[in-house]
Amino acid sequence: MSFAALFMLLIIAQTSQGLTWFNAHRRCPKGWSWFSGHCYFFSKEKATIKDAITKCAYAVEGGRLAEVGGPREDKWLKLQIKIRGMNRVWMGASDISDEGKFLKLSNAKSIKYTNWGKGQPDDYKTEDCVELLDRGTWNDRNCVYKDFFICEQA
Ligand SMILES: [Ca+2]
Ligand SMILES: [Ca+2]
Repeated sequence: MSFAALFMLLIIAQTSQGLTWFNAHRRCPKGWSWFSGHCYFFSKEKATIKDAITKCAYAVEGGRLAEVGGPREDKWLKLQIKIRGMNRVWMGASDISDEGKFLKLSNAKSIKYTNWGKGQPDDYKTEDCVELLDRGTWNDRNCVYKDFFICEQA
């Protein structure tokens, strides 16, 4: 291979890498943050879980309350809410249909990864919604409360 051809290949490789980076970041709507292939929005106001679901759905196509699928996402979200000074946020899981059986709100499938705090979920005086706490663990909480929330674009 000639030096010129090698040089061209190098330029193409660099450009496509740049484009991949650009597309990955451009994919997120304004004000949303990118992490590991998904876009996330951290609310600036508190809402009941019902209103939070509606707000996420109206914000973007495929918008839903964030569903925490694994430890990496969990850690990143915890860091984000800490940075933003939120001590608790709603996430997309509930056991409202079958007590003790927590399902994803977007598709009613059971959640595989969990990170409950000590003694949680305890369903204290009926707690059927799930919140992520800034200390990094999850808690079931009564759905009537207003709280900050995280949207995720599926
Ligand atoms: Ca419950
Ligand atoms: Ca609880």
